Order: sequence, then structure tokens, then C-alpha cells
Amino acid sequence: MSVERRYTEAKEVYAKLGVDLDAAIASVAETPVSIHCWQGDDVTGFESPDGDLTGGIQTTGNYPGKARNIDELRRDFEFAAGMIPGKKKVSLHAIYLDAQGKKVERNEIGCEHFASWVQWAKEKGLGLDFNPTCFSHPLSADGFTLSNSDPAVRKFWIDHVIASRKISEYFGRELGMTSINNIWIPDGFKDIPVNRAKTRQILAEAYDEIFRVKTDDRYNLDAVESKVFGIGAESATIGSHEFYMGCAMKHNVLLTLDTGHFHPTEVVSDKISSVLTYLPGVMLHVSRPVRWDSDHVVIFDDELKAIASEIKRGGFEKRVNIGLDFFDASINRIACWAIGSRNMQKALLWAAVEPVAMLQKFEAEGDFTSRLAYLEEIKTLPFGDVWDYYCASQNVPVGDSWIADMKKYEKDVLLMRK
Ligand code: RNT
Ligand code: ZN
Repeated sequence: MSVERRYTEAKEVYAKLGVDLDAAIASVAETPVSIHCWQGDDVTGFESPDGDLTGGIQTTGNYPGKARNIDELRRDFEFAAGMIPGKKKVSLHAIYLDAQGKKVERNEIGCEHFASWVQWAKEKGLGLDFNPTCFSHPLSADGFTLSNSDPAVRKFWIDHVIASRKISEYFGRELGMTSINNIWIPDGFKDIPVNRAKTRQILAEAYDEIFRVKTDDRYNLDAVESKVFGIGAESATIGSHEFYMGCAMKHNVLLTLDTGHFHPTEVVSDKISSVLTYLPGVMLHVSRPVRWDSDHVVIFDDELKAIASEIKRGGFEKRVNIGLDFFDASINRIACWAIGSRNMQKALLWAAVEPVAMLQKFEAEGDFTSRLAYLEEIKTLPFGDVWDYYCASQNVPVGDSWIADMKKYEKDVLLMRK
């Protein structure tokens, strides 16, 4: 049966529950998802292509064909984007600057180093987000950046973050779509510290200095990302969840919830409505932690669906900025982008076709029996037919047809990179 026929039948099934599939598809297609550039080259960037990845994060694997320069990364991204439905932003890190062969210190990066990215984004109809890179650098080697006890080192990172905010503002102004500047630092102690308070006080003062500089919030919004631990910083993370809740409240900025940055039984889906009770917005780093913050490729699992559903059920579409953050070097990197991003889209669609009005009515009436009964029944509705139609309507491959295309690209392009 054709994709259209299957969709027409699915429409009838969902209509009985009060769900309008056309409207659901239209809303998902308009929800931007920020795809991280760093999946394409194992978080290496172009500042120093041989540099080590530090800061307690790790890519494992040595699958052939990683992008070695800006042109390759853009080409790979474009290929992946052709397999992903929906509106896209690209999340850049400062180390992905286009310095035209010159050495530019991180505290001296400017809009000119990202002009070619803006040009490219305009051509491809993409939005952009930004991230200061406070790792993989000699001045982060002792494990401390914005909370460094050395004022000169701290100043270097403060200046880097301020420069990043201005680049993000430039993205937003040029592209007519607000850019999020996401600040994550690796700062933490490997072993038990005896003055956590002082280190956190230093960090708090660094943020006071950073946010004293104003940017235009039509173009740039800042977000701060907490973490529970990093490799080599197991005993204390200075920018913990509680630290950043307070920081975000004080400075009225967004809080970034990375799904790999909490204790294993905590879930981000449950945090969204809590955080949004008091904060203006949230940035998500959707990832998949396997036993630790391993940044595996996102799969279509219960928690991914729960995250998407919480956004929809709470009516938080405008206040939750969805970004991806995973990096796997053990399989085809373009497939990682495609699989993870298609799954994010699938989850958004899953949430959009949920009969929220009906379920919330049951709950309001205290009919928890019907709530559970329907939540289970909807799991076996013909969702796959809706997903296929959404892909077809977006001119991206339906079903498994992208896999052969990806394999061809691997053979023709990736394996030629020796
Ligand atoms: C690290 C954070 C951070 C990075 C990227 C590369 O644990 O999740 O967001 O993954 O900035
Ligand atoms: Zn993250």
C-alpha cells in the first residue's frame, strides 16, 4: 500500500481520538532541532586538528572517514541533512572557526571568523547556535577555566565566553532566528576538595562579569549547562545542577539540561516542567548515556518520547530549545547524525499525535484508569504510517531507503579520505 493510502487510513484512526494528523505534522516540521556539528569530526574542530579532546569528555572508536576540514564537515552535514525531516539549526563550537590558516586565540575570536558559516547557513536555509569551547586548550589543562584560581587564566576564559556571546548575537541578527549561546565548562576536582565553596564563589563572580555585558535577546540567548561529573573530575563538578539553577535564576538565562548529566535514575523529562516553573526557557542536549555520560547516538526509546511528550503536554514548544549532543566514532558518523536526528523528529511526531486533550481531561476528572488504558492503547496505533508520510512530505527518504544512500556516500566519499 502506498505511503499516501496508509496515511489516509491512519488519519481516520487518529481522528477518532480527536487528533488531527495534518496539524500535527505541520507543527513538528516547524519545530527547530539544533544538530551539533561535532558529531562529524569527533569534537576536534579546526583550530588545531591534531589536538587532544580534553575536559573529561571522550569519543571512542576510529571509524574511517571523519571530516578533516570545514569543507568536508559541511559537505557531510549537508548529506546527513538530506535524510532528516524538519527545520534545522546547526550548533557550532568556537573551535570550528574559519580562521583561514591563521592562529586566533580563543579570547580574540570574532564574527569575521564565522562569516563563512553564516553565509553557508543562509544558502542552506539553516539556523545557527553557538558554544564557547572551554576545553581542549593549554589554559584548561589544570581542569579549571571560569573557576580557575589564577585571575589571568580566568580572565582569558571570561573574555572567550563574552566573545562567544557576541558571535551568537551576530548569528541571530544575520539569520533572523535567535541563536543560543550554550556555556559548558569542564571545571571540577578529581579528588575530594576541601574548599568547594570558594571555587563555586569564583565561578559565580565570573558569571557576574560575563553577564554584565548585555546582548540583544532578540538575537542571542545564553544558556548554562550543568553536569554531574566528568572523567578526571569525579569528586566535584563546580557547575553542578544546583549551582546552575541559581545562576540561571539570577541572570535570567536558560538552563541547559543534558540527558547525560544526571544520576542514572534521574530523567530530564521530569525536570522540564519544574525548571520552566521559574525560568524563562530551557535548552536541551539530547544524548544517550550508557552507564555514564557516554554520548551514544540517540535512539527512539521511552525517555526520548517522554521528553518530547512533556514539551507538547506542557505547551512548552516556544520555551524549550531542542539540541542534540552525542558523538560516536565507532560507526559511520553521518549515519549517527541521521539516526539520532531522525529519532528526535520521530519522538516529536510521536508527541504531536498523542491525544493530549483527551488524556488531560481524564486526569482532571480523576479518571486515572482511562488515562492508563489509553496511554497503552495508543502505543500500537499505526504511527509508522504517519512517520513515513511525514518523511515523504519533507522530501527525505522513507523507511530504510537512506541506508543504501549512506553506504554509497561512505564508499564514494568517506573511504577516499586517507
Ligand atoms: C559535555 C557537555 C558539552 C559537550 C559539547 C561538546 O559533557 O555535554 O555540551 O558535549 O559542548
Ligand atoms: Zn551537553
